[in-house]
Parts: sequence; C-alpha cells; structure tokens
Amino acid sequence: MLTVVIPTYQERDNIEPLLKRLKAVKDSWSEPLDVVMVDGHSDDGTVAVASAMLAALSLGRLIQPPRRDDLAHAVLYGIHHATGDLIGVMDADLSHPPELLPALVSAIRKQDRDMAIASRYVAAGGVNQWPWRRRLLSQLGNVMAWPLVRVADATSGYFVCRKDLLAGLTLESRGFKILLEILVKGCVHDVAEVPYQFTDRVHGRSKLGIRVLARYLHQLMRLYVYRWRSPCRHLVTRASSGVPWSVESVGESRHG
Ligand SMILES: Nc1nc2c(ncn2[C@@H]2O[C@H](COP(=O)(O)OP(=O)(O)O)[C@@H](O)[C@H]2O)c(=O)[nH]1
Ligand SMILES: [Mg+2]
Repeated sequence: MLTVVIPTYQERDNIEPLLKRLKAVKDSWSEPLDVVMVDGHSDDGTVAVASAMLAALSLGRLIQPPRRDDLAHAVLYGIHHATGDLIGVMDADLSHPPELLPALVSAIRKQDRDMAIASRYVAAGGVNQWPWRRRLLSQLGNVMAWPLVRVADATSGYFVCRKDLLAGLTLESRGFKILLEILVKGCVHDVAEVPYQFTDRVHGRSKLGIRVLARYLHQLMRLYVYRWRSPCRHLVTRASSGVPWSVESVGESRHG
C-alpha cells in the first residue's frame, strides 16, 4: 500500500483539484492508496475543505501536529503516521502531478528499487514558468549536494520510498530537504529518477524564502559533517524490522 504524505499550509484553493486528481489515480490503479495530509495550522479554510473532501472521497485523513510546524517536521510527522509499506511525499500546490505516482511506484516494485524520485533534471524532465533566478537557485542547490549523493534532483520534494528504508535513521525535523536527508543518512544508492515537468503553483504562495534557503545551507553543512564522520560502508540499507525511524515524538490532534 502507498501512503501519500502531503504537507499543507494555506492551500485552500489547491485542495479540491488535488484530491480529485488523487482520487482519479486511486480509482484507476490496483495499488491501494491513502493520503495523510499534515497541516501546519492553516487559518485560510484548508483544514475544513481538506477534512471534508478526504472523508467524502474515502481518501485518507488530515492530521495536525500540536504546534505550528515546519515543512520537514510536517513530513516526518506524516511519515510517522503512515501505514503503507511505501511512502510518497508531495506538495499540495499541484506542482507535483499525482498522475506520476503509478510510474514512481512501478519503478520501485518492478525494478526492485528502494526509492523513486520525481526528477526535474533528467531527460524529459523540466520546469515550466520559472524565472531564471529560481532556476539558478534550484540547480545550485543540486550542484552543492552532488558530492553527497549522485542523483540529478536531490532537492526534489516529490518522491516515493520503501518505509523500511527509514529503519534506524534519525531524521532531523529542523532539516529542510527531507529527501536529501534520507539519501545521505540511509546511504541510498538504489534510486530510480522518473522525469516529470514541474508546473508552478497557480493558487497560494510559495513558502520558499531567504530563511528557507539559509536552512538548506545549514542542513547541507550538517550533512557534509555527517558523511565525513560516517562514510557509507554498504550500498543498500534496507532493514527488516525494529523501530522504523526516529523523530521527536509529539502528540496528535486529528481532524476528519
Ligand atoms: N504543514 C506544513 N506544510 C507546509 C509548511 N510550509 C509549506 N508547507 C507545504 O509544503 C509544501 C511545499 O511548500 P511550497 O510553499 O510549495 O514550497 P516550494 O514548492 O519550495 O515553493 C506545500 O504543500 C505547502 O503547503 C509548513 O510550515 N507546515
Ligand atoms: Mg511547492
């Protein structure tokens, strides 16, 4: 089963089209799919719209950490509550087409990979409508991560991985790019990159800002130190049992 974790903050107008598209994917696919939306205490109506639609479409549920969270914390919180053997992570803003999920899952199940990344930077992938400055920043982010992980789009926010891949990893909720954190700490090499066209959001605003960039640089620095202290000794780190992963434990309040 695939559990899709979707962090949301002030995404009211994107929820309906996103959940309708996810429902269409679910209905035309043999893989069981459910959705865990993790809301960062939006006050624009996201919670009410999402909770009602998730229930009406029998797609999943919306949860909220007790406090206002960050993006990385929201994703980890969602993974913690996910029940599928596969975990997907995607934005709520329609930048990440839900129709790609079957290709991502198939790359894992049929090619026996640990992870499939929706990639903007492999052949046939790309970004639509980005100003050159955002393109440059994104490319730069990947170039800076290249010595750590040999994937073209290590800063993608859209991926699917085996949940047991996370076994034993301590992922930091103050980190920003969870994918990069998993790739580095898990020494994940068995990765497929599936091309897609990133489309910029139509509704709402990106939360990417200077603070987020600074956090990315900080995260990179910590990951370089981490890799220097603990080099990868083996290629695949697929654990079979035990505590799946660790993150500071916080209570839960549930909606819908
Ligand atoms: N729960 C939670 N979700 C967030 C937060 N910040 C952003 N998001 C969501 O995370 C996803 C990525 O954020 P987005 O603004 O699209 O960043 P961008 O894609 O880098 O421009 C979107 O679905 C947002 O609604 C946050 O602080 N908490
Ligand atoms: Mg986005």
